[in-house]
Amino acid sequence: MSTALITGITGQDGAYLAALLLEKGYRVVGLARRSASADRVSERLRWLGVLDRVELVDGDLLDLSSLIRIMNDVKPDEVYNLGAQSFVAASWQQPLLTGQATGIGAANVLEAVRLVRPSARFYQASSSEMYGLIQEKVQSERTPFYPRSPYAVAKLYAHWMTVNYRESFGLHASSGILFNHESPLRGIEFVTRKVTDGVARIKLGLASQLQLGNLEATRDWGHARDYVRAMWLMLQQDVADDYVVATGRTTSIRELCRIAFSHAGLNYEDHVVSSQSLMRPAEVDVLLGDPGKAREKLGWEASTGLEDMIAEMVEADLARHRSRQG
Ligand code: NDP
Ligand code: GDR
Repeated sequence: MSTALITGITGQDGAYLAALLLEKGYRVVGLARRSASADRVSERLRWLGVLDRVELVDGDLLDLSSLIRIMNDVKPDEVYNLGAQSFVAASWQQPLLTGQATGIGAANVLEAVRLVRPSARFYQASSSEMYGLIQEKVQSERTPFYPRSPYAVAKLYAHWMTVNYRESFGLHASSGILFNHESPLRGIEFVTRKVTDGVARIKLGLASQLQLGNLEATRDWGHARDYVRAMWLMLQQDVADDYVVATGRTTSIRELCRIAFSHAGLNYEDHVVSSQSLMRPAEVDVLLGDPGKAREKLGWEASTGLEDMIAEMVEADLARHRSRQG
């Protein structure tokens, strides 16, 4: 039985990846930060019905000694580094913490792997945010990076450290440059979930308005369930490499609103307000990924379209609010 260690197991991707690896017969160990609220830690894993099948170990990406202890105890065959301060907007408020968790955190995990478990295969959760100010209309593994937020700068450091540890020490270290991916388990602060939650509240009479920021930016949105499959596939290759994971379709926030509101029989124009206070200091205007390499080398393809995913998210948020209403 192979053992996988997942940092960020309490997040959206961590939960879906844990479910996938359990289905494949792995022993799954997740690094989780101590929290005053145990419910918060286990919420997503419980939602997917896998909480009692994963082992959670205490640790923190900022604490190298905890990572070394965990590598020694767990002896993982595969390490997925998904932990990060992942909310772009918050990275301007907490640039140094973001640098620590999102950048140095990855370097800490790489060091722990190098020192204790160099045979383990390593996955780094890189991001399309690294492209930032777009240099090419469609972004591939060869497109130059131009990060536009403290988050993206930190991710770029982690990305190049992954490449560097592969080249310097021969680690089997791969970096997945994943474009936005969503699900009913997406954090409520991200725009897709904020919109689907807003639609549910408005539909149920709990709110009448939804305040958003920039409606004109576009994103290449896929489903998290599909994207964690790409992570796993990367670590099954003989040779480690970097891959773009995307759908190849880009959609504006405005169009996302239209799709989500119309799923509930509502017109977004009656409810959505664009507020200056939610605009970012620097914006990534357009993201559109070319998943060609992942398709050819990994045999990976996105299987859930945007409309179906948004419908699933709206339905899940309606169910959540209905159950709270009793
Ligand atoms: P989430 O924000 O849902 O999850 C982030 C996870 O990181 C949480 O489990 C969080 O733990 C953990 N974490 C944060 N700081 C620390 C720390 N100091 N020590 C240990 N754990 C920590 O992110 P997603 O699941 O959406 O994304 C997973 C990864 O993929 C992230 O690195 C993200 O930046 C990256 N990514 C995501 C994309 C997306 O569209 N979702 C696209 C491209 C990259 P806690 O619960 O304690 O807060
Ligand atoms: P992003 O996701 O920054 O792309 O990072 P987010 O959903 O936060 O923003 C997407 C776009 O929507 C615009 N927007 C708003 N965003 C939020 N959160 N809230 C709003 O009210 C709002 N109104 C408009 C934003 O300006 C932006 O253009 C996500 C994260 O998961 C990262 O960790 C990951 O690396 C990237 O995706 C790929």
